[in-house]
Amino acid sequence: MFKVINFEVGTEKKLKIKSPKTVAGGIPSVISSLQHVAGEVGWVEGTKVLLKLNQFDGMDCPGCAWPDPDDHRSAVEFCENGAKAIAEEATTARCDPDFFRQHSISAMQRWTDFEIGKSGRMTHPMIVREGQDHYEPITWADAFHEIGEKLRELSSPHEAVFYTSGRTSNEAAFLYQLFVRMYGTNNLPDCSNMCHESSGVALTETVGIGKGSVKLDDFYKAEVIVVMGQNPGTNHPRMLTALQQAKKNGAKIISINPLAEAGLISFRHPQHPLDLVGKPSVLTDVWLPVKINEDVALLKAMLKILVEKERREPGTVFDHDFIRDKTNGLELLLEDLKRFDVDQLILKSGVAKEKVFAAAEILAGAKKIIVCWAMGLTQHKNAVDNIREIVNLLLLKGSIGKPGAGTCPVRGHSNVQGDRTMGIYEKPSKQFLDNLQRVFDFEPPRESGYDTVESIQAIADGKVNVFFAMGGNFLSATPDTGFTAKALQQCDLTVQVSTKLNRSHLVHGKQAIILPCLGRTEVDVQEGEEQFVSVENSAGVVHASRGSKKPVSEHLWSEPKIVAALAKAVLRGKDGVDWDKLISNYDAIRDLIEKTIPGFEQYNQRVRKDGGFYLPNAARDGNFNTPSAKAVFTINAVSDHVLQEKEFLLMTIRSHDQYNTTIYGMDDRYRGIYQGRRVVFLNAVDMEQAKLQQGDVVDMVSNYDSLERRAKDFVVVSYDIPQQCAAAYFPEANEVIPYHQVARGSQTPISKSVVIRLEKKS
Ligand SMILES: Nc1nc2c(c(=O)[nH]1)N[C@H]1C(S)=C(S)[C@@H](COP(=O)(O)OP(=O)(O)OC[C@H]3O[C@@H](n4cnc5c(=O)[nH]c(N)nc54)[C@H](O)[C@@H]3O)O[C@H]1N2
Ligand SMILES: Nc1nc2c(c(=O)[nH]1)N[C@H]1C(S)=C(S)[C@@H](COP(=O)(O)OP(=O)(O)OC[C@H]3O[C@@H](n4cnc5c(=O)[nH]c(N)nc54)[C@H](O)[C@@H]3O)O[C@H]1N2
Ligand code: SF4
Ligand SMILES: [Mo]
Repeated sequence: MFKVINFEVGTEKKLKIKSPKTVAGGIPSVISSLQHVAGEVGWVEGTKVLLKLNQFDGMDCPGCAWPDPDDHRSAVEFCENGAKAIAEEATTARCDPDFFRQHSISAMQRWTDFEIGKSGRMTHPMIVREGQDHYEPITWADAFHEIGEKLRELSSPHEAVFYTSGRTSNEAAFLYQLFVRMYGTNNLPDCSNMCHESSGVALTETVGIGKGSVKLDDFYKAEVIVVMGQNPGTNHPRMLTALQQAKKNGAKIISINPLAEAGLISFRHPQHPLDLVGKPSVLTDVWLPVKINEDVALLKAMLKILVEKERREPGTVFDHDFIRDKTNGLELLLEDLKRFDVDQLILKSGVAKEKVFAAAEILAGAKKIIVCWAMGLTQHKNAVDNIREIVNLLLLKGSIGKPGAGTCPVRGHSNVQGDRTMGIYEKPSKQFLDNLQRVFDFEPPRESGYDTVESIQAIADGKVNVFFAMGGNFLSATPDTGFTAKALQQCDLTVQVSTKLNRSHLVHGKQAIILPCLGRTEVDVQEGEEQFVSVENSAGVVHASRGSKKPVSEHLWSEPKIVAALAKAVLRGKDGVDWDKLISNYDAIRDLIEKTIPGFEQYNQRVRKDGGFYLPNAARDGNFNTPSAKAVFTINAVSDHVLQEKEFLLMTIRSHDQYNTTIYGMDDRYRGIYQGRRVVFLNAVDMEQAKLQQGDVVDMVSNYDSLERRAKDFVVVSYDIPQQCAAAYFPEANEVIPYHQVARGSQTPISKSVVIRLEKKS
């Protein structure tokens, strides 16, 4: 067995620390986009691809799931990070058979994620056989022969796990889940399990749909927009354009975040020349620097202030008609709130009292409120409580189911929401399985499969022998890197459908196969005909995505074609599906989706319309598909961390130059970090108490279930962060996150609230 991973990349030798920025976008953003595109793709090709990004006849941006305008597109409809995502995929670097001949797997294991990612695009199917240290080419036919044989040999289909990352198109995802269920298992974990699962669980329970209710247009009608646990300047940059417009229309913005993220404070639109000079737009009216994982305490404090104001001035704060007609459970919530003291809650939240009252005052006076959130709320033990508490606030204000108001869990991967709609889910509903049974005439497995954390456990326990990934980087994205690595190495076979090399290809099962696929930017031709795929964004709009670039290699297959070949190799015609016909024209796949999944009526016609179509969303229309047909107030738990002296609560976050586990560059411009990533942000007072100085090198150590986990050699950075809070970048910090510590109800790892202590290196 190979050495697991060389984690000790040494302390950061080139690291530069400057003061954080307070303005996002602007000229630095334009320069950064151009540098990445010119460096990776070249000017001419790069510009051609960029001008197709997010256009009606172009490709969906793989950068994130932020929605595009419904009825118009400007010539330049992308942001700095969209440009970086394109540069990363359309790069001229190649990870071809020569590359694999030159570099052994054990040598590449010692590379940083940045170095691994810069190897370029995969060009050929590759295999590494047991005991070998180099990948070598394999034909597509032989690859599927190996995979088919292995999957058929397993004593039960539950001994295989089929992971999905969120870039996979609707068409590929639908075929993939169909194949997996025909094979006989619901072991379909996905990146969502680590991402917005907590949102899905909380929203389904309270408002009857696990997706957000707002459209892009609602931002322009809102009176108040709350942005919680989200860093849009980096992760959803075009959201800043929407916030800027919302402000112009009179909306107030409340930011709830331990950090004063540049993009939330103020913004210059990089594509509006007039915005690049003069004063930037100030976005945030009130910033509440909440302590990590104290959002329930903060929200409860605000709820109590609202309740009190309503008591003093009846009828001015709550929407009584909405509460009476559309909700259940307010009395229980009001009763429970009595147990808490406002001052205690505010103290627990770490926010100054005046600020909490100022924010509550803004909320009290508004009738149309949108709350946006992302990973800052979904990756804690009480993450589901976080989101249900947001729903409590919106319900009190009657702010769901009308224009300018509602829930907005801002999704990450560009089609993570669509993949779920297509059935990538380890706990499919009865209705979904009944529909599959009706359309495809087979008996789908009814028992739940493994989610991401359960998959890690099952692999470690030897219950799973084949791990198959449709995209993503399972090893680096999941917590507890050392543990997960050991587990994956026990598998008989690991298979990855990928565009680029990542750590999951280098820490692999006894035998490993890489199946290289087309990316979003590339033309997909089947039987001489150009195909397009479709995706669903954060607002529930399904629309087409067409690549325009010549594929980087003639050996690449599309994801749908790979799934079809997999199904044929494993099921060998016993399933009654004509996979070849489906691949020859993706319209045939969409016809099957239409027959199986509600909301896709006339899929092929409507997806061809500019901008696509909205899926039904009852909550958006003010109807709640809960068992009682009403939205539900809930009672939610505040966090229960008891931090000892010298302990910190660590959040693992993204830098400005990364896409999840893909490291675009070594800078985090907005936070003033250059040429380094192994840093830990700490409050100056805490540093003084711990006798630490900026530049000191520490190990981060967590201790759960008497097991010590350690992430070595992080450089201390003094930062404006609440006391006893710490921040570091993922995936480097994942070694200290225990895989089995998860959110109640959603099983999402606690990537934003890990108790750690710091050990100074001498
Ligand atoms: N460029 C780029 N774009 C991306 C991605 C990327 O890696 N790079 N990833 C994509 C994906 S998959 C996702 S899911 C999204 C992620 O988008 P985000 O959720 O914005 O990503 P994170 O960096 O995890 O940021 C979490 C934010 O929450 C704050 N936070 C942390 N803990 C708490 C807390 O307890 N309470 C509150 N109120 N705030 C907290 C942090 O300070 C930070 O601002 O972005 C998507 N878009
Ligand atoms: N500590 C910590 N851990 C986290 C998080 C956190 O905030 N903190 N965030 C979590 C979240 S929100 C998410 S979504 C997960 C992300 O988990 P994943 O989705 O598994 O990880 P990514 O880094 O997005 O995957 C990148 C890889 O996808 C492949 N790829 C890119 N484009 C394509 C394509 O078009 N097709 C195919 N087949 N492959 C492609 C490339 O090979 C690339 O190396 O990580 C989670 N992990
Ligand atoms: S906001 Fe997201 S989807 Fe839109 S251009 Fe930027 S990265 Fe791409
Ligand atoms: Mo995500």
